[in-house]
Amino acid sequence: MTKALLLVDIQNGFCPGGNLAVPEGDKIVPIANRLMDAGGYDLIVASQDWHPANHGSFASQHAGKHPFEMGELAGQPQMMWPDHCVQGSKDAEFHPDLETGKIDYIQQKGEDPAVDSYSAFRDNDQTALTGLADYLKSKDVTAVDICGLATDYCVKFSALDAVEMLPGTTVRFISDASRGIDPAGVEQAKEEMRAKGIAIVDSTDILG
Ligand code: VGL
Ligand code: ZN
Repeated sequence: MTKALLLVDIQNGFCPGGNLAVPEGDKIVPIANRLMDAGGYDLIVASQDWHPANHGSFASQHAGKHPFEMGELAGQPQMMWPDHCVQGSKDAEFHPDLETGKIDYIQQKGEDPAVDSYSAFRDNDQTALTGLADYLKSKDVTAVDICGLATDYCVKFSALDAVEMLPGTTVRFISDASRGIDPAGVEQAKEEMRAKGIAIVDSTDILG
């Protein structure tokens, strides 16, 4: 019976001032800290978007492409992103106020330039696994609460993969400890998560 908290991509790059800033991304940091302190978790895991400078999701790698338009990566439709979370850069660091000393395990992702990896569990083509599912299984995790940035991309895909790759595990999404890129995308993400049995909760439901 291990209860885990998964903090998705709470990095400078997804906070105001970052290269792929999510509106109010920084507002979740104090909530994430309270959840780590008082959420009653046995295990705290954080994912970190960790791209090489030539990552194929970057518009800069595709002639004539601009950020936030669709392009192609390895023959699949791919959103073209601004360069973000490049390995070793300040953009890729966790938000400076995040209490990283409480994190038991960090799962980096998005290192293969030829495929994007929204999910903390596997690449978007679902071929290469990151190892996070095996780690959580090795810790006998029975419940995972997920929050972070961005709701409509990495949080959603991580939550859906948690359901699929950790059978029997209770998965919840913590709404107020998450922010998204596109409001319509956030609503759709919540629908998709709900449809897979993921409860949508607020930090106050957990912290009391
Ligand atoms: C993310 C777009 C590109 C995320 C990462 O963390 O949601 N979104 N890379
Ligand atoms: Zn990325």
